[in-house]
Amino acid sequence: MSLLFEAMKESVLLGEEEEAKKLALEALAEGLNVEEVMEKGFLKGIRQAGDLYEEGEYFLPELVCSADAMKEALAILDSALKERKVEKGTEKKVMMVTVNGDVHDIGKTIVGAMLTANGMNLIDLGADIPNEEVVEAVLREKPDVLGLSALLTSTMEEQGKIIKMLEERNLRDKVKVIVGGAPVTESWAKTIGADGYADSAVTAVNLVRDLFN
Ligand code: B1M
Repeated sequence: MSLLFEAMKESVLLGEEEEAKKLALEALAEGLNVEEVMEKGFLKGIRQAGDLYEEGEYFLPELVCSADAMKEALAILDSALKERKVEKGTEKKVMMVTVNGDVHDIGKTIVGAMLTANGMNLIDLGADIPNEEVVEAVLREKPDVLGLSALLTSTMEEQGKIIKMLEERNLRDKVKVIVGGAPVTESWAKTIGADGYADSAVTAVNLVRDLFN
């Protein structure tokens, strides 16, 4: 098993899209646990690619290739998770978005897939979405929860800006706002007045449940 996880990690690290896709399909065919496949396999590859980028051993083209391979695997695993949707969930409507100026959508997509798998109704707005569009979508769709993902220290600010905009439009008490993403912390969430913070897809599911219990 560990060899298969290692191959998954390598496929992402080396940016081998076809191999990543093949391994994801193989994992599903073998009935492996999807969360385990992500955590022990593919995600290790994308995290290591990030470390190599930080150390100056990888450059942007390599990072892009790794991200593309990760997304190939994620697309397959994401639909498997969604198909597994628990019918007796909270049935809360959750809107997920990666904030303005930030294209990192892998974590947001994983969180969305886990929420769906746990019975919530997901609206995925996408990534790098202008704040005004997010607020308009909240007005239009009336989600119970708005999830704001940010992966750059420079885009975390947008989470706070969106919360302020919701206050200005008298929408703040109509939607719970949760925040996450690698640089985001519990204390940042408190500073900007978010209702909650989660550091992983699993804690995000628990957080949403807790907000309504
Ligand atoms: Co970029 N990038 N990147 N990148 N990238 C990081 C974030 C970075 C840490 C890399 C590094 O230097 N080590 C660094 C940020 C530094 C900083 O701000 N402090 C960085 C940089 C600098 C950049 C660019 C500026 C590079 C450049 O152009 N010079 C550029 C920015 C583009 C932009 O957004 N405007 C850039 C571009 C890219 C790619 C396009 C190549 C690609 C993104 C592809 C894509 O997503 N479509 C990419 C990638 C892949 C990464 C790393 C390697 C991996 C991110 C990822 O997908 N992780 C990343 C390094 C790293 O994180 N170690 C890096 C896996 C994912 C599952 O984890 O997103 O943390 P994560 O999500 C987790 C949790 O955080 C949580 O649950 C998820 C599942 O466990 N979570 C939530 C996430 N959102 C949540 C929301 C919630 C709750 C939980 O509630 C709402």
